Amino acid sequence: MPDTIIVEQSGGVMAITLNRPDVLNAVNDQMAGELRDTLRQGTRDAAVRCVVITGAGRGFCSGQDLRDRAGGPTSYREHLHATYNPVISLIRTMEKPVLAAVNGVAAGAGCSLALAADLRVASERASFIEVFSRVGLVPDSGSTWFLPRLVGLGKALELAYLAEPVDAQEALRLGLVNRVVPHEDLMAKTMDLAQRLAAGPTRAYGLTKRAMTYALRSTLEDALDYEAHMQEVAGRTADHREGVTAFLEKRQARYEGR
Ligand code: T3D
Repeated sequence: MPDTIIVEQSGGVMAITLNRPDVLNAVNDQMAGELRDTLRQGTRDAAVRCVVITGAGRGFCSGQDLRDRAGGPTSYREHLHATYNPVISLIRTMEKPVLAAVNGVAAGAGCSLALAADLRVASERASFIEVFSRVGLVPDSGSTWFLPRLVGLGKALELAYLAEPVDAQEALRLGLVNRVVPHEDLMAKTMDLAQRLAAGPTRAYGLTKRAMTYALRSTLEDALDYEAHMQEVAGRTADHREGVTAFLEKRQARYEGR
C-alpha cells in the first residue's frame, strides 16, 4: 500500500493524489517509486481507461524534496534515471489519457510532471514555476522537451532563465494548460472530463497519443505512413465497429476500450 500517494479507482478512472501536503507534495524517493509502480499498474490494468494526477493540500507538487539534497554531492544523472525519468516515460507511453488536475503550485520536477500529462485542468489558484535555475539547476524530468513544444523556444527559455511563476490565466494564454476552473470545482470538472474520456474509444485515444508522439520526431511522409498503420489497428477494434453501427442506428455509441 503506497503511503506518499493516494490511489482511488472507479468508473474506469484511476485518480492519484500526491500526498505530502506539508511540503507542497515535494517528491522523495519513496514517492517517486510509488508513483512509478502505480503508473505501471495503471498501464497494465485494462479496467483503467484514464488516469488523473493531482496534489493534496495547497500545492500540486514542489519538485524534488530539497531536504534530501542538504548533504552534498550525489549523482543527479543516476537519480533522475532511477526516479523521475521512469515516471515521465510511463505517462508519455501509457496508451490512455492522463490528466493533471493542477490544484496549486507546480514547481521544478512538479511542473514537469504536470506538463507530461496529456491535458491539464488548472484551478484558478494554480501556478507553474520552472524553478530549477533558482537552485542552479537545469530543467529536468522532461521540461526541456515539453516546454518548447508547448510555448515555443523563446518563451520556454524565458521561463527557465527567470524562474518566475506563471499564473493560471497566463498559463491558459500561453497554451500551458487546457482549461482553468474555479478552485472549488477543480476535482469535479476534472473527474467529469476523465469519466467522459474513460467512456470513450480508449484504444483509439491510445493509438492517437502514440501517433502524435511519433509525428513530433518524424517527417510528414513518415507520419502519414505511421498514421495509416495506427488506423489499420484502430479499424479492427470493436469500438470502431460499435461507433459505425451506433451512427447508422442513430444512437449513442457504447465504447468498451477494445
Ligand atoms: O535531485 C535530483 O535528482 C535533481 C532533480 C531535481 C528536480 C527538481 O525538482 S529541482 C527543484 C526543487 N524544487 C524547488 O526548488 C522548489 C522549492 N520550493 C519553493 O521554491 C517554494 O516552496 C514554492 C515556490 C514552490 C512555493 O512557495 P510558497 O511560499 O507558496 O511555500 P513555502 O512556504 O516555500 O513552502 C511551504 C512548505 O513546504 C515549507 O515548509 P515549512 O517552512 O512550512 O516547514 C517549505 O520549506 C516546504 N517545501 C516547499 N517546497 C519544498 C519544500 N520542502 C522540501 N522540498 C521542496 N521542494
